[in-house]
Amino acid sequence: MADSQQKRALQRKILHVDADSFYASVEMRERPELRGKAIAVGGNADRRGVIATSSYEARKFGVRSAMASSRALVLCPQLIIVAPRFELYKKVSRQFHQIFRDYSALIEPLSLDEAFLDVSECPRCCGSATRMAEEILARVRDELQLTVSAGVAPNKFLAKVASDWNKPNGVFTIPPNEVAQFVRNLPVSKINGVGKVTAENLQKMGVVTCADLQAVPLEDLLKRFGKYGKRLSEVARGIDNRPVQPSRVRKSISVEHTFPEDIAELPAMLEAMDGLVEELGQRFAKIEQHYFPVKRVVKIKYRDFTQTTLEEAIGTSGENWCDAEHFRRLIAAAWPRGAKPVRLLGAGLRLQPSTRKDSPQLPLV
Ligand code: DCP
Ligand code: MG
Repeated sequence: MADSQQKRALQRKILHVDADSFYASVEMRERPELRGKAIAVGGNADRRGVIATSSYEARKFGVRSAMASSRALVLCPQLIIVAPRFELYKKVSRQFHQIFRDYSALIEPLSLDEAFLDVSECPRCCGSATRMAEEILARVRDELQLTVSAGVAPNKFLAKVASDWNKPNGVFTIPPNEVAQFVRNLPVSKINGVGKVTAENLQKMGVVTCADLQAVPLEDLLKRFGKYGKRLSEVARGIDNRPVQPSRVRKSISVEHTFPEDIAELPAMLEAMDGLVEELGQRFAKIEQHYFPVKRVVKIKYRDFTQTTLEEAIGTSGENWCDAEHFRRLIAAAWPRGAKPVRLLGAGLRLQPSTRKDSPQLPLV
């Protein structure tokens, strides 16, 4: 009895929310003439662009993310490809989070359109996580004119699998008492991290479903997959104790600027770096106690939207990383690669978490 009570207390309620055809849906919301059509967001076919995502209408033709735009047009000749507008998607993402925050402070974003929420402590909807998910779908639809899908489960692994189950515009719940049955039938290819190669390796061992995987002794999995073998053994049983972690570790910080008019001459580009590096310095100052910069990076986007980046390691000899001179030198070295007028310049730092014992917890990003 005490045992089962304890179990219930430990039972978490995790949501995984993922927007449906995110960039494409935002574009269709903004431009009604695109609605109901086969559209994609991505790069130009004659500039060797790729598809970022496509509407569900376009998916019927086999158009997929990361596919060359030229190939997508072969599969679906009427496809309308529009250029991405990242600032707009970021704004929508912030709006998603505003809604999420009504249900939990424990939110872990995975990308602009995807997040885990730990709603275990949320009193709304009489504590029903499924009803919270349904409410989130309805609010996103009413307030933002977009659709998302949600998975509800006792852990992150299952919540993520579940959000894909009734996509688009659907909720799927795996209640605690159905976890065992659910995972038994789940193909191992649905496990996050099991790519094509691992799936093939598992299949060679006769493992197709999580039930098959449960039957493989842990020692064999450890031998074959190293540390990942332990994780495989756990998720095959529906176990995943990873907490929802709001403080994601930053890997980099950067600022960039698109100029009202293209800059044609190198000296003017070098001059423009001063402002960028100053802004970078101000932004880095806010997280300085948690991270140290390991590389500096510059980015150049030319007039024709092709882009190049160049990075260099920052020495450990106490050299002043934020001296604009270093960034100017990188720009001078990178610009001749395209030697065309530029529309955008960026400056950034690759970061590593500070390992100082006295450093406070990482901040939210
Ligand atoms: N994205 C991208 N390149 C990829 C995959 C995705 O640029 N190879 C971008 C565009 C997507 C967004 O990330 O809109 C979210 O990715 P998802 O994998 O969630 O895909 P969608 O939201 O577009 O579709 P789905 O309805 O399948 O979630
Ligand atoms: Mg999505």
